[in-house]
Amino acid sequence: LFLLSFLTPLATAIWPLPVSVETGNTVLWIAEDVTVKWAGTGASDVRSTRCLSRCSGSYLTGLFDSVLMIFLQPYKRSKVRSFKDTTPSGDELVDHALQQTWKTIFKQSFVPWKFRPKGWKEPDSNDCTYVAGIELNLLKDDPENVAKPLAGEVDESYALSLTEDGQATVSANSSVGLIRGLNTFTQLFFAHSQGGAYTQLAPIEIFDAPKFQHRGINLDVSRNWFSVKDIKRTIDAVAYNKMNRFHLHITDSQSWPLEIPALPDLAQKGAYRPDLTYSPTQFRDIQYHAALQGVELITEIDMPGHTSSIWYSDPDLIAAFNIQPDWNTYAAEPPSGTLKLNSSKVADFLETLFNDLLPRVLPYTSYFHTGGDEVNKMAYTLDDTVKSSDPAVLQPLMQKFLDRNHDQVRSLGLTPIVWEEMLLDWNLTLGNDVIVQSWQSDEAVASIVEKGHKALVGNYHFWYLDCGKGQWLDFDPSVSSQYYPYEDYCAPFHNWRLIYSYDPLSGVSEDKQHLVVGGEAHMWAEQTDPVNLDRMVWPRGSAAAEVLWSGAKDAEGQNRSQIEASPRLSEFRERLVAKGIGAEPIQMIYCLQNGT
Ligand code: CP6
Repeated sequence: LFLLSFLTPLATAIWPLPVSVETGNTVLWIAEDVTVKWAGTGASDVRSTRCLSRCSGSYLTGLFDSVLMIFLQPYKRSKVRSFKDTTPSGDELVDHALQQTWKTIFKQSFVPWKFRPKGWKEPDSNDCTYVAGIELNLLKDDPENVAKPLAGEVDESYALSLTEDGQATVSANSSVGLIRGLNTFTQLFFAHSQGGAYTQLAPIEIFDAPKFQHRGINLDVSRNWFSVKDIKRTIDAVAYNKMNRFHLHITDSQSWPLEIPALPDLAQKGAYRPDLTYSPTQFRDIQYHAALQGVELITEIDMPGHTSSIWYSDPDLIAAFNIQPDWNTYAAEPPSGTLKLNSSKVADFLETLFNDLLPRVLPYTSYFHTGGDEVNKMAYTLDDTVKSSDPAVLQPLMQKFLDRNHDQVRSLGLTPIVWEEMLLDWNLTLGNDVIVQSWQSDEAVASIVEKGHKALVGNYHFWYLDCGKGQWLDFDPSVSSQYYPYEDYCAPFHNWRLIYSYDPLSGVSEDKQHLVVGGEAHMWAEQTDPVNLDRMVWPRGSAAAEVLWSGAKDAEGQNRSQIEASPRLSEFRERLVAKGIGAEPIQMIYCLQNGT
């Protein structure tokens, strides 16, 4: 929309970096009672106004009351919704985003911003031109978007302008695009030391669109248990980073916290404690919370490896359970244990599991992750239904196992996602629809797309967040039950610069780059619990978020400058902190005020 791409230093305060920004340096203040014009998706020719700070029914007249009432009713958490009608509409998404916008600008700007862009002078508080009004335009009146705002490949682009005399406009082709635009809008404003919120970036015009379609964080909630509150807070941060996927690695060998009503013993016996679980209501609450912010929650049931927690309820289904001390022969990480590969009991179990779970994810997502990482062939020598580690024996059984799972996933219209090993190590035939998630190397990404599959990236040397300061390095290799065999994995640890330096497209030939649909930064939780969760994920996850939104390369084809990113990330990190997210500092104030 705006062909000019004129970046001034002040404009680069926005994270992730917009495609193009034109900005001036007029001071504009914003008041809570600014008028918002937003007609809703059903009636693009009608404009209605409301006063956000003093919402009441009396502002409403005329035909569109029922549509507008949605905006005036904050989402009630206590309200029990049936599984069928839990997908939030496009209108609800925009209404929620408006509420968040106001909360962010007026209620969460309590911190004195230490990291203002260089050259920034706090304006005279008597110099008072106000933001006059905000207009939201949904450019495409697409009924699909109203009913299922997250379905398929959502157009998240937006245009944002704020004129010198204070007229703000956000335009987008989808409700989610409006959310992303309002997100950027909040980042224009700073808290003044004398009170109030202002911007010095007006007049400003921004055109913005994501480079990658799939931009996410993967959180492992099996190795440690996280409360619904912790998970929701992480989703809030995901959304504020303009990421649109939240991958929940919800089961693994260490614990099975997901309650499956059709298989009550699974979580009852497989969780760390019978109360450290996610009930169907809590799980729905989490998914709804994500959907409302334009974030698609993708559930992973990892299998056939990483499943020994099933043994506690169903010992018959698991082979090579908890072999000690040489677990290393049978698994990548203790405790060993894998679903049997040639068992009708396992097939029946999975059918019951999926029949229970898949309809519960369906309102919120178009994907389901069936795992498939780190399957150890030796484990099947101890599987009474197989008794072999011969790939010629195992491969057809694995194909059958995967086909059964994927057929059931597809029968509900969901798209399967698998870890790269299923394709690259096991040489399985995957449907054309299957998205393959890579974690090991550039070469792996290259072969996935070479075989014609869509790929998700997130190389473990760069985008694994479990390598925080000192983690893994303090494990004692002589204690077999603890030792994790990736000796040099965390040295040097994965700081934000390392994460920022990773290019999802490195190693992929130009004609195949369209198949790299995006990536995820991974929070494996062996050494992370609610106490250090926020500082393990943020702001390093933000570095991945910017790479995925803006691309790794700048206009000259060079990797984006870390020197330029650093003060912006410091500022953005303070905005996360103001939202209640315990993101780590990446440097001291001195470096920005006095240093270069
Ligand atoms: N858990 C699961 C893990 C890992 C993977 N899957 C992992 C592997 C290697 C490293 C870090 C984490 N802990 N289920 C790999 C996808 Cl270095």
